[in-house]
Amino acid sequence: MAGNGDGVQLLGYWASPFALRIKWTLKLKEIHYEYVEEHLLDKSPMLLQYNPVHKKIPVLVHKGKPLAESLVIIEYMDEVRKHNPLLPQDPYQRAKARFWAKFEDEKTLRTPHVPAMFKAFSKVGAEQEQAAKELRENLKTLESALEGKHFFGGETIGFLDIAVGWIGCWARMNEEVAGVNMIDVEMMHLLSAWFQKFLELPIIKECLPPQDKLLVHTKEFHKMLMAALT
Ligand SMILES: N[C@@H](CCC(=O)N[C@@H](CS)C(=O)NCC(=O)O)C(=O)O
Repeated sequence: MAGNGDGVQLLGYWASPFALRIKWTLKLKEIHYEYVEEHLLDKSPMLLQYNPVHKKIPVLVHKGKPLAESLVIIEYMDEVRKHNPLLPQDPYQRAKARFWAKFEDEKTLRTPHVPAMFKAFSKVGAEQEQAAKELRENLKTLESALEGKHFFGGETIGFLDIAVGWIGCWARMNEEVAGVNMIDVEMMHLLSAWFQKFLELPIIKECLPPQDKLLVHTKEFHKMLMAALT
C-alpha cells in the first residue's frame, strides 16, 4: 500500500467510534485516503454494495476491494503497510492483543442483548445503574492489560490502543449528558490516566470528532431516547 493515497477510500460517519479507529490507523500508517461521509439513515448504494452483509460503516476500499469490520481492517492495514507496526511481533502478545480487543467489543459494548454503554446512556434508575456498574467492572478488567506499560502496545501506540481509545471520549460525553459514572477515576486510575494521555496526543486528538458538535449530537440523541421511554 503506498503512502500517496492511491486507491484507498474510507466510508465513515463523523460520529462513529468504529470509523475513528480507522482514521487513527490511517494517520499512524501515514496513508492518505479519500474520505466518504455516509448518511446512516439513507445509506449510499456504494455502502450497500461494499458491505452487503452488515450494511455498516466503516468500510475500507483498497484498490477497489472492500473490507468491513473495524478490527479486521486494522489488521489488514497492519499487514499491507509495515510503517508503524500496530500488532505485536511476538505471536503470544499478538494473540493477547486480539483477545482484549474482542473482550472490549463483546463485554464492554455488549450485555447479552444490549451494549452496556448504550444501556447506561439510554435507561434510567436501577437499570441504568446496573448497566453502568457492569461497564465499570469491564473497564476495570480491561485495565489489567495496561499494567506496567505506557500504552497497551507497550512503548508505542498499538492495536489495542486504537481499539479501545474511543471509550475515553465517548464515555466522558455520555457521563455528562446522562449523568452517570462510567469511568471511575478512583476505581481505575491507570486506565483513566491512559485515556487522558492518549486522547491528548496530537496525532490522536486531530482525528477526534469536533467535541462541541459531538456534545450537541449526544444531547439530541439522549433527548430522543428519553422521549421514547415515556
Ligand atoms: N462491528 C462493527 C460495528 C460498526 C458499526 O456499528 N457501525 C455503525 C456506526 S457507529 C453503523 O454503521 N450503523 C448503521 C446501522 O446499524 O444501520 C465494526 O467494528 O466495524
